Amino acid sequence: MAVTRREFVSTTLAGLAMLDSGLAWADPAQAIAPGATLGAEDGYRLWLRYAPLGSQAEVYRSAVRRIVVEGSSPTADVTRTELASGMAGLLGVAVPAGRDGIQAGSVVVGTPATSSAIRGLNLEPALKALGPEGYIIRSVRVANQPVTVVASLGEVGALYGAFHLLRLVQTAQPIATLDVSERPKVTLRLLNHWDNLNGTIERGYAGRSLWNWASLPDTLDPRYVDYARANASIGINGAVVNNVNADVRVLSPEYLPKVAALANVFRPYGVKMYLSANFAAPVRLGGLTTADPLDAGVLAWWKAKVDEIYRLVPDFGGFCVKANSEGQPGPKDYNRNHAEGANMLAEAFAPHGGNVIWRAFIYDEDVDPDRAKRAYIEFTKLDGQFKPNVLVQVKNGAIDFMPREPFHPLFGALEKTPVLAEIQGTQEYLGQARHLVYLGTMWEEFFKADTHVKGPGSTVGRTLDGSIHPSRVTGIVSVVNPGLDRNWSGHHFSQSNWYASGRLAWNHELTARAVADEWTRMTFGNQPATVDTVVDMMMRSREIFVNYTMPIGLHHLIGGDHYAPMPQNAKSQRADWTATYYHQASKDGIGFDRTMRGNGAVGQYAPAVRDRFDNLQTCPEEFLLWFHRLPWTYRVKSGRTLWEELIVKYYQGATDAAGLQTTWQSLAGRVDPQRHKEVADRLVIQVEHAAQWRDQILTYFQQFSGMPLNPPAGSSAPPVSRGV
Ligand code: GCW
Repeated sequence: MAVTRREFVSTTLAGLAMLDSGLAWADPAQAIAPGATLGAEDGYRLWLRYAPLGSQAEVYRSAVRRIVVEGSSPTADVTRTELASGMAGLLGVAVPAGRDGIQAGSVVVGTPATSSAIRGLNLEPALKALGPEGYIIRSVRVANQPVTVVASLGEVGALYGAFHLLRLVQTAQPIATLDVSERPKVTLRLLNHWDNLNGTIERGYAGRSLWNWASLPDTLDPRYVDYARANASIGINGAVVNNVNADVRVLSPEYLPKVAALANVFRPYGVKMYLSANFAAPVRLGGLTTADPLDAGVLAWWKAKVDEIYRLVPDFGGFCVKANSEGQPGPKDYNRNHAEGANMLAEAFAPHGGNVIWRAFIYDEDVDPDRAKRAYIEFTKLDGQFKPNVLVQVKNGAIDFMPREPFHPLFGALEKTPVLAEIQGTQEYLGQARHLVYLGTMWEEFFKADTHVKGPGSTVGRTLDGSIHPSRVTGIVSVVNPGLDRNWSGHHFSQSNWYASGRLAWNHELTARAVADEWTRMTFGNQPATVDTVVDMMMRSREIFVNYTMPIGLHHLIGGDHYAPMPQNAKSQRADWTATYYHQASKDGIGFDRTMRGNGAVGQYAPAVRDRFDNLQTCPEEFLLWFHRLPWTYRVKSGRTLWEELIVKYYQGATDAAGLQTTWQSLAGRVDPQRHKEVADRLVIQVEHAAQWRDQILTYFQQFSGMPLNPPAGSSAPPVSRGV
């Protein structure tokens, strides 16, 4: 699919050629999207719209007269182009760019190695402290001229700084007296794509896969560049491009050149290539008779394979492995444990500096009757046995990306093994691409949750960034689903989850509100009334979703599509894929007893957390039925019975979903018509399905509670539901 310049100012090869030949954007109208901010927009440009700031542009013009990015590396080139085109779009004037020519009002970008101006500022000690991806942005004088300097030890760090400066202008922040120092809190900030080689995406809701394997490596869709730009703008530094339910063919000589071609596109943007590997590849691809990790032939096969990959992709990041989970092959097929499996692969990567990312999403039924307990039991036993380049990737919660889960007890529990968090931006269980649900608030709750493993303040975020258990490698990974839908994410607001996952991976201490505010300004403009309204909708959206689907600690009330309510779901290949396994509703009550008097799952947390969840008086009500089994008549803090409280929550959720719709309607005329209509159309579906969730769940549970289903005062009686 061709993307024209008028649609998206992209750092395509044509753009680079223009700059290289010394041409600045002579006529911004040729290079930049048309001026009218309220013209139809299709969402393709994500948060990098660079739409004209109008009258607000004036204050920036004197500070952004020229872009100077010394050096001629691919990263320097894309940095120059991004700044020139971005600023020109925002300011509505041509902004010349080059490798030299510092004058008053220049933006000077580079590293001490590439830029004499930056060398002259003696920033090196400060830059060293920030590392190659960190950066400084400062308003300084160079040759007695006022300039803005964006400096980093590394060129990708300088690119991140350039995106930061662009963000400041996009969000209408002052830039006259800047003194910014940034460094990422974790070393790996990755995306996981669950894309299959046939173009489908597992749990993807935004069209087919971005990766056109059939036309790679010869044809490079311009979209690959825009994908990499979007990632660099939020600090993402690696992508696992194929599904963890991995097709072995991705490791074949036919596919590896295709992978290398993609890696070449991503490289200038600092996005490293990773692949999901199928543990049985030595058999299925290599023709060996075994994939036993302790077999010398198997190790030799993997070593040769990994060497082959590094010949094509010298900066390859590593493998992500889903082993012995949901039918995938793994070391247990040979009576070996997860450490033996992971270590064998790690040995193949060691000479190259690559990592093996081993997923902890395992839940073998023979380990414990409760799925929530299984991964902790298996992995805590193996702590200390993994090689240094094995990283264990743990989902935020112990079940599976539920609308609300307590944090996984493995966070903070592994002292000797690097642990990466896996969060999910695809909204698999959170309305997919149909419901407006901003996940920044969910992730803030997760990163700030206190594990207490080293006393109070041992937040999940601090277990991840090495503050609690120092670690060579740290990381946060988000499963995302950008696809070929014109707006990448299916729902315009789902873009915010891709955005927030990157921003929070960079700094898990950012607030969800601050991230929503940035995203809204960049996506819908800086009009205060619009910003306030949209941010408010986003901030409330996840709780609203929880309320109309799975409030008070309920979880997994779905069927196989992970979208529609199916509390009656009692039959599946496995008990832990049903809904009844989790809610356990009967005449006596509802909920899963994971207390110390029940199955003891709370005992997997540090004592302070264990006791808090264990005790009915202190267990947060949002987790009540996750940890406790209670009679329908149990009195919650509001004084209502549990049954009445469920009714109130479900009604509140459905009512608030309708409220989101009304609020969005009030933005007609403030948001461009195309995106306004597309979001409005989705809200119609959301409101209808929220009511259906409410009615189906409440009518189902009423057969057990045996109590009246009286809508709360002021609400209408539930309509008879059609299925979602
Ligand atoms: O959430 C579940 C999904 C599966 C997914 C699995 C996993 C890729 O329903 O589709 O498989 O998790 O994370 O491995």
